[in-house]
Amino acid sequence: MLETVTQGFQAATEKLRGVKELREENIDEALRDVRMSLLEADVDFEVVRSFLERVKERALGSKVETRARDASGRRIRVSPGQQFVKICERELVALMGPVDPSLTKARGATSIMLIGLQGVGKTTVAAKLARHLQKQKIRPLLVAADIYRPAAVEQLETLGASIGVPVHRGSEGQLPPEICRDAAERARNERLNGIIYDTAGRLAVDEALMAELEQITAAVEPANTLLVCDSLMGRDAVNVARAFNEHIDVDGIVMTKLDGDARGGAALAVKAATGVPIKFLGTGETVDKLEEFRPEGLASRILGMGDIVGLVQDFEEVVDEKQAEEDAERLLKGQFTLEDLITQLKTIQKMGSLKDIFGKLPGMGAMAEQVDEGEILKVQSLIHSMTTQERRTPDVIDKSRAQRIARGSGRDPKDVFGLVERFGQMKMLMQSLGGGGGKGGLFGKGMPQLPGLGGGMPPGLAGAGGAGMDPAAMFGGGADPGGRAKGRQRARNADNQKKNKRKQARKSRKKGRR
Ligand SMILES: Nc1nc2c(ncn2[C@@H]2O[C@H](COP(=O)(O)OP(=O)(O)OP(=O)(O)O)[C@@H](O)[C@H]2O)c(=O)[nH]1
Ligand SMILES: [Mg+2]
Repeated sequence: MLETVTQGFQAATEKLRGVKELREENIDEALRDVRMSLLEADVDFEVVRSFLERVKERALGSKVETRARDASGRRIRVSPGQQFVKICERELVALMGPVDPSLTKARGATSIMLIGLQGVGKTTVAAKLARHLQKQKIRPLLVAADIYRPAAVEQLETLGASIGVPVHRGSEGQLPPEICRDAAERARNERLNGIIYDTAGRLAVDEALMAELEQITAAVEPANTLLVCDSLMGRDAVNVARAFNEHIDVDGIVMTKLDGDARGGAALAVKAATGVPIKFLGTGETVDKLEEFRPEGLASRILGMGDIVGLVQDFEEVVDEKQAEEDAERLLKGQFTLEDLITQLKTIQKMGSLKDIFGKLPGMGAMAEQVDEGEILKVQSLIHSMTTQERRTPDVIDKSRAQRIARGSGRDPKDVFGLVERFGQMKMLMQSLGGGGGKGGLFGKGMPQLPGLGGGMPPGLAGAGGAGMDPAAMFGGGADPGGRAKGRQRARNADNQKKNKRKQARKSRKKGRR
């Protein structure tokens, strides 16, 4: 949904990476991408203009505090790029909100009239809303008030039957206002406390349609009048919403078919352009594909940064930035030890499970699936059983030491060797990345998919994601340990050749067994 807009924001954030300060020049440059993508998504031109203006104003006006100390004197750092993401998010939310997606009751019943042009999804939404009411323990009646389109009544009856909701149809010759009045009475008699009127659509906003809708409104006084708009209508949705709203008091909009097209910019613009908020989103053809509209949710989906801001905040709370920088530097110089790894793991645990953390990072959802939390515990227990010397220079671990460590942690000696081997590979990989970059190089080069994250990722974590290394290599059970790293390691380490031979032999034995 709205992929082009997401790409626009990502390109913009990318441009701000490494920028020291948000200035007019770099903001303009970044916003160019955003503008293009919004227009491409068919967001109303005027809405785009004023949105960009506000983002710029805030970005310039915020005189971005990038470093601060929190209440307990800890340092907090936010990069200008991250600040930009936050500003955009706030402005997107303001653009689309505020929204109260709850439905109003009148005289003890939740009544809803659905209106809109032909084929936008009114009948589908009627069934979806009936399902939505059912979930709130409301018993709805569906009303087939479209007597013009052939098979319209049958369509609603089929949908109603599929969710166990009764459907009211008029008798021969009855007109929609009368059908609706009868239905309201039937609902009262049958103690149904929800009623949804599915009205007819027309190809364009015309007098006859408006007159009929006004008559229905007068007859049954629906507590909620929802205009159904198709996101494929592009910026026409804005004009249509305006036209309907001139005749009938529209309480909210249901924006449908957001699953289909990369455009859908109407979802962003319609509130700003007409004052009518979106209340629901339709994201598929089936009755369960209805979402209450939450501007925050759509904004963060559009930004495509996962929960990057939240993640950075979580992280900053638990880790001292300077420490992280030192760790990173040592990691790059190949001085990172198992001792450091365990500190990192503890830090990560304070942040929540590694699965959650990967899950929050865009593009890493798949990785989250692979992370084996049990494997992390195993790694920890192994390191715990090591002496300081072994943690710092794992090369000293021979067979008898491995046996001792294994006993102490209730594991197998081959787990010990496995860990040492994988750690060696990770270190090697980090060193190769660190080569030219120096401070910050790891994050700059290593994490292209995380535009917002300037610094402060725990090196272990950054390594796992950034270098394109499978997290499974370190923490994911049975996967091939560090596939790609293997080749580089061999090329790099002439002096480690003997050890490597031993490792390779072990590996091929393992492979042979598979
Ligand atoms: N992909 C997708 N298709 C949808 C969605 N909502 C409705 N549709 C499809 O759009 C088409 C029209 O839907 P209807 O519910 O019949 O639209 P309508 O507004 O009642 O149409 P008329 O009664 O003819 O005015 C159908 O094929 C639906 O399956 C949605 O959210 N996503
Ligand atoms: Mg219909």
